[in-house]
Amino acid sequence: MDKLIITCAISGAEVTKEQNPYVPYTVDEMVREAYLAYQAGASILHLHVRRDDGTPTQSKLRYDKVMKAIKKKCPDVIIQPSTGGALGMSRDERLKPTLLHPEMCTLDCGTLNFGGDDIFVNTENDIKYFAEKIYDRGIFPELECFEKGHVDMVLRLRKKGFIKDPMHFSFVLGINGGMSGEERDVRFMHESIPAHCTYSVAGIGKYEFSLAEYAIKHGGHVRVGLEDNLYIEKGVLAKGNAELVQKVVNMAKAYGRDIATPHEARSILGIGRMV
Ligand code: KMH
Ligand code: ZN
Repeated sequence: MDKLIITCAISGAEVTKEQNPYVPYTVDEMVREAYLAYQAGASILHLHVRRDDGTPTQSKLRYDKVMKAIKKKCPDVIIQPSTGGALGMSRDERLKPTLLHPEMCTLDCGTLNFGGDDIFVNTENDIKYFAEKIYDRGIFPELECFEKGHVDMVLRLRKKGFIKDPMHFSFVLGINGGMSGEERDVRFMHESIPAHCTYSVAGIGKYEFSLAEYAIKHGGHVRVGLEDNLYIEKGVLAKGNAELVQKVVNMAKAYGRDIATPHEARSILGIGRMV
């Protein structure tokens, strides 16, 4: 089995300091959370940025500032900006961090309800538009799939040439409006992708560690972080992102799975091998 790639989603766009005081907003807070998560074993940082007051933004300038500051402390880490941004943002607004040519970014592969009246919109034409810009800018996309129809969309768009190998999926399960994150759900997602592809799991809320365990046992990779889950265990808030990463490192150890460095993660995913 390949070594385990741990991604840490340190900030998100929706969670707040009121929910967990360790959610980072300022550049200094972002760097601190990023560095501690990296030291704990994260090789990829999934990044949303905020203004100092916590408002989510896709500002190129803000991403540039945060990414440069993180790279100073963690020179080899893979930074994966979000192109999901926050709900209601336009296509071009969401794509702003890709103008900085990061080596990786997310590509959201379908629309879903997002709780209450909210909808996270990713139409087929949105996905084609995002894919074109992402590949043109030489960026390796992580294919975010929130339910099985999104996997089907990826496979259709690959046949038509919009999405290219190597394909790396992220199964984001447990969102209120998306697919749940029971073992049968993740197995269904896993069995639905071609065998040569890689995948990572991101369990939202209570699913974070059960899905991590599935991926550790079945050759997948794992995303954790305050964007997805605020608790280290039921009813106990995590004291930062590093604690969540450390818990996955300990689980991997128990199953005899080594943790990938950023350099190893690049090779496992095939970053730089896009056709
Ligand atoms: N903030 C969510 C609406 C991504 O980063 O690509 C979308 C999201 C997905 O977080
Ligand atoms: Zn995100």
